[in-house]
Amino acid sequence: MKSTYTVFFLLLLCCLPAENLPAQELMVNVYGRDVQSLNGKWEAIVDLYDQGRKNKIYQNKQPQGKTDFYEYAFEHGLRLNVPSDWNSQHTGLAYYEGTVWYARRFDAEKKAESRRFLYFGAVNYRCRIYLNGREVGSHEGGFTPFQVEITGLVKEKDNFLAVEVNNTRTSDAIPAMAFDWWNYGGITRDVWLVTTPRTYIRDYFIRLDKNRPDRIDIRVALSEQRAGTGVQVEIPELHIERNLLTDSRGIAEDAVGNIRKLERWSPDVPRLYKVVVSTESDRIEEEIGFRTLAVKGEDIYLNGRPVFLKSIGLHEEIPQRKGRAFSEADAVMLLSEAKALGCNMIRLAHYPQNEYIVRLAEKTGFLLWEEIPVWQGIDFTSEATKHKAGRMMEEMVMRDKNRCALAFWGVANETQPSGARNDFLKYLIGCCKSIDTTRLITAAFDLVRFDPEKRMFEMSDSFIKELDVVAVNKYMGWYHPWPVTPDKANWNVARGKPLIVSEFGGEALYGKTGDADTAGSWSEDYQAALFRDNLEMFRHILNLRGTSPWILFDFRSPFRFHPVNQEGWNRKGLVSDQGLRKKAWYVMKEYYTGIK
Ligand code: GCB
Repeated sequence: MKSTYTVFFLLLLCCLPAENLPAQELMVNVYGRDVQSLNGKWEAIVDLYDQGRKNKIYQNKQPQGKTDFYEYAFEHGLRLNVPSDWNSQHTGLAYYEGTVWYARRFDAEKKAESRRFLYFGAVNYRCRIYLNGREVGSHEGGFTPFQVEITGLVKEKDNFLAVEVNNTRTSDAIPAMAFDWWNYGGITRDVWLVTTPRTYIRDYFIRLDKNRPDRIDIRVALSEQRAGTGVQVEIPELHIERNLLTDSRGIAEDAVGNIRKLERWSPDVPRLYKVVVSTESDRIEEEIGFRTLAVKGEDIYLNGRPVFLKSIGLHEEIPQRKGRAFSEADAVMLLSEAKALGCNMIRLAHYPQNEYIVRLAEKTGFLLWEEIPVWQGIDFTSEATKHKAGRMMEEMVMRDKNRCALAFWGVANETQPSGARNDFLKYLIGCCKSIDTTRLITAAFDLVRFDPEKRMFEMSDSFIKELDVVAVNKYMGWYHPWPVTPDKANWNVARGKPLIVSEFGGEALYGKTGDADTAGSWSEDYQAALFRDNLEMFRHILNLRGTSPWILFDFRSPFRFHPVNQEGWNRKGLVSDQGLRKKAWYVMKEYYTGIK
């Protein structure tokens, strides 16, 4: 007999329009839950003219009578790995932008008194999810997770799951029509079948109080708005064990003061503590670190001490595979190179990257800057686009707010001042702060100009008053010739606030030697000299509190046409597409080693 809960859920589903069912509110820490992996080989159909939905191919019908036939079949056709992008799996799909249908069958072990969810780490860019022939959810945004409840719809045997994925660029999307990275399509991150109890721990936020570093603030939210449910929070190594009760919103809050002997997390000592959150029916566990982060005047303080951010930009891409990074092994590859460079921070450019990277970065000692792909060319006048961006922001903050490595939420990269832009970005800051007020808010600008009369680099954008830390991308020696020698390059940018040079660099083809004073030599020698010049200039930026060269690895980009030196790659990497270090890597390494 079906439980009342299941009947209610099915009724609800029937009442919703079949078109465009949205994804549901996210649960935190999916990696700490009862999950069954749905990764692996999936069947696929390339649907260039978008005929599949009209023909209901997600029902995967098989001919019954003698006159029956269907002009599709998922079986015995194209097969694609999940997670992964489709571009790197078939040469014919390298440049493909359009719809691909993914499908697989699975059995789901019966679990009494439980709820079931499909959880997608990311699908680029928009998708609709169909289970056993009916649409159960949809999502837009290529770099954030979403979940769809399938309680009551999932069977014990032979479920048919289909996902319609489309990565067509559109002007109302985020990012929009053109961006300097590959538009990898597909189910690019893990897919899980998650099982939870009826009422489960949907969310928690456990962190050091930003104003009182001897206090841990706790907030736990259940899936149901139910008062009087007991919630227990334990941090055994700190001898913390709190028994709380939910209020009518299903939320339990607490603050534990006088914490002694807390070893704070830092890039040098990335100390994490086991934390257990439980109710009578649910239990979830993970490792959480504690630290403080603040801005005073022009300084950034980590655990009460001024810190210089030795950062590096990183795309979520494995250059040797020419594809998206999606596993822990991939994260190890990317982060070990950043570690060797001497970094204490990573700018996850230009979109939220997978949780393997985020979690490993925290474990191995990197602060993180995470941002949504509000990257040039966004339509700031569109309300729909604004709300989309807001949702992405919330999904990112929701997923990673318990990661103490997270230092910055980035709201935009290289935007031009306008009233509409300001409203849009303020809205994003609001979305972010509705969940988390403990991180520093930043954005990267490309508006620094040299004033020949004052002989000074300056920037004018009133929006910087909304930010805790100002970041600028400035390509001296590459996109901008030097107006003065680097030792005379004085800056007056965002004084009174900390400033990060969030991008600088130039291109070099690995192995190429050439004139160190000629950009068009595309040589490692030019790139290394450019780095030396920029490092010299940095000595004249009095409020400089961090640098983040662009970029760790060469990366694939449709912007880069040079047939010999680029071949579709942005060659600003300190490390080549083959994983080999260029001369500039050593220049940067020496600079970072010298900063204590
Ligand atoms: C930038 C962008 C970055 C590009 C880089 C470049 O300013 O923020 O996404 O890849 O320049 O190489 O031109």
